[in-house]
Amino acid sequence: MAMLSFERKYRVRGGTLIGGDLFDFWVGPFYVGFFGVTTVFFSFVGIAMILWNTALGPTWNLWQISVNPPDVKYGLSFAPLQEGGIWQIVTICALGAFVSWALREVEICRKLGIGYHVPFAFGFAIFAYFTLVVIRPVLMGSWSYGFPYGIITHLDWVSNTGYQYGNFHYNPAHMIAITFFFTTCLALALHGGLILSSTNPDKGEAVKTPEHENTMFRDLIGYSVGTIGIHRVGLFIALSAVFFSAVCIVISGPLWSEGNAWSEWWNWWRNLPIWSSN
Ligand code: UQ2
Repeated sequence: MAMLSFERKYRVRGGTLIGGDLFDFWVGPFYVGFFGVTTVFFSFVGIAMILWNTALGPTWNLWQISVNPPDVKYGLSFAPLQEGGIWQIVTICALGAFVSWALREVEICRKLGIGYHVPFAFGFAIFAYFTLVVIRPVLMGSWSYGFPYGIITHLDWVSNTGYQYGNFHYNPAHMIAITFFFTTCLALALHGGLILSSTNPDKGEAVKTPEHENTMFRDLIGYSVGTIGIHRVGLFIALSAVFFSAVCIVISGPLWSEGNAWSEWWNWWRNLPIWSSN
């Protein structure tokens, strides 16, 4: 109920990026807005294209359904609909829906008078997808380098792409990305554990203060990053994981040529003059 009085105060017009009062209203708990309408539009068209592609065959088996990118021979041109053109339209719809969703987040932030951290973070997810289906295919000169939209087929794509470069674990950006993913898990486990340990006490016990949280880590490792600091660290390492994942795939092909093993990249180290006996 407290939420309801809060919402009565903040559910007012304004803060929109485009169209003034157009679609500036809520449906139940959901803010609509211009970008809510465009999100629904792109999602509807995109899903309709996926269903049409599936109806064309060869299977309705959920695990095997796949919308495939064009053949390499079509380069960066529009392919015939049933030869990758549908994949191209689905890609446009997906990007339209994702960007609309991000802009709807921005409008909600503006209404609330809060920072843009949430749409900024979501922007990294869009950037990761954009890297896979636009940046790398464009740098490689063909939409065929995009990944197929299917459950099993996208797994096969990841496997095949990885083995084209030997063992992907030798990709330096892959190493950095994995390190950030693991560190994000460590930080979230520490943070979740610390917050629950101090704010969810046994019955009859008092909720503890940030002093308790700080002291837990000062006693343990001589340092506390602080209550806001841990969230800055968390956002930074999570977004860094996404960023280096994008670097990892975009340098595979455009920079380190297809068919070359990533393990060979490390020869720059073995070839340093300092190791030479002459
Ligand atoms: C902390 C703090 C929190 C936390 C956590 C820490 C009171 C409630 C988890 C401890 C975190 C540190 C020391 C940094 C960890 C960094 C990495 C990269 C894992 O001090 O302040 O707030 O939740």
